[in-house]
Amino acid sequence: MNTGGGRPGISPGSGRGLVQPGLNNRSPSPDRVRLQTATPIQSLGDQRQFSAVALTAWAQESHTQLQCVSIEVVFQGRNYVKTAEEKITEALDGLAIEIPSWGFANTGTRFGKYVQAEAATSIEEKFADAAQVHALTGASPTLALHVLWDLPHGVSDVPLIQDLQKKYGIRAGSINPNLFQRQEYKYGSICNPSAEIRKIAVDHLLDSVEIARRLDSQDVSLWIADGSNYPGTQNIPRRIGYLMEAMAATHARLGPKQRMLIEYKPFEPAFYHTDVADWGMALLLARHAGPKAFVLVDTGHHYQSQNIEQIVAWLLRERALGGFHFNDRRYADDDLTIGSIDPYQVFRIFHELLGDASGLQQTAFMIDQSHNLKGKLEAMVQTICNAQELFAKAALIDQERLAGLQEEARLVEAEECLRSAFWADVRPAVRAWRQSRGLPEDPLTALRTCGYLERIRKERSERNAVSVSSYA
Ligand code: PSV
Ligand code: MN
Repeated sequence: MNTGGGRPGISPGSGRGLVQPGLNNRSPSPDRVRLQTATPIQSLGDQRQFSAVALTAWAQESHTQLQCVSIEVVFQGRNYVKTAEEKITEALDGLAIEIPSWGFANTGTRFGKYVQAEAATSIEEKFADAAQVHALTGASPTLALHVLWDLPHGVSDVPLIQDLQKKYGIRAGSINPNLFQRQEYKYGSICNPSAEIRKIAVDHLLDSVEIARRLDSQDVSLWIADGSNYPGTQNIPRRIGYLMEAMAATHARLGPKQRMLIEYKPFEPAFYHTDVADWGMALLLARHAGPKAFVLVDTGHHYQSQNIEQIVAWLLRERALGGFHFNDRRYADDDLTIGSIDPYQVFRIFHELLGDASGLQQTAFMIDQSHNLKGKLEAMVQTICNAQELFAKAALIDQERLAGLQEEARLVEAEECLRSAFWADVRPAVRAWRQSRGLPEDPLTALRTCGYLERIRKERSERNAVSVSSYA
């Protein structure tokens, strides 16, 4: 959802939203197109007289970023039914996935790091790697930045990022303040009992808003690591008050196009209580902060077997969902590749999103993964391909038919309607989409054969060899 783009036919505002009726020049000319948009269209006149092809051409020529809620195409008196390929094309054209800068750097577990020769050792190398991933997948025009790691000098690093954006054709995505690494934050950052330390943390949040504003980046993405390890050691209600103060101060600083996303996580680093532990707390905080505050769902931040799509449905309904950090997990916050453990879970989340066009429109798709065993770029390309396939599958769900079956409580048919889309082999259509967009049909093979990995391994191996591999 952050500014980006660069692909023809994609709205630079969001990666979703440009009028794309999913019809191409080979499609029969429809009788009428009924278009429901989030914003009124004056210049279109009587919208219903426009054919889908004319409508697409008009939107592209006028660079209109219509927020399209739904399109109904009527052909020979009957609703036009899009083919599977058309549905997939439409879905993939609108899918932009933000990748994290920290996904290219050497990272590890609390037990140590396995250093990779190809890992990025500077912010420039992170941008270069992100550009390579985008060139292969066509779906990752923005790079999430973590302030302390990528802009260690704060606002004064903005010109460097602006240069890198230009040089690599990748835009800065969400701006992630760091509220967990300073020594002062041992007993909390914005919830610390010390007013002095709380001020350091709030000032960092305000700097992050300023960084985002200067980079024209829509989202400041907040993860609050605060909490405690033992009962009785912290005053929970008092800390709720501190949280609310900090969120209100951050919200007050947001510009008209900016948003703040509040991420929750039940445990880690704190093991007894976490100040923003679940979506209810995040939602309440967002509500208290103001209308530009939304909830961010990190799929790895849930208890075992929690029904994440139900949380998504609630947040969508409340217009409170701002974005995702996608990753998969088996035990806790494992940061595994999206869909590697439970692809059906991701599909079910996409299903909820695709059932709510304007909710989808305001939801940023971001990846929060950092691999220490898989190759950095390989893992990132694989991640995007997995997300595209699962999104394409979800786009095949016959939402209308499903709604009818649900109404009539035809349980098995409803379940099969959902499942049949999940089991559809979308890979040929995804490959065809890539070809039609001038992208390599198989991005992973293209990565392995394009020479980029060999080059960066050679260039970076010495620098990576001196990187610490132990926390001792
Ligand atoms: C914390 O586990 C988290 O999910 C937050 O989003 C952080 O910003 C990110 O991981 C990177 O550490
Ligand atoms: Mn996260």
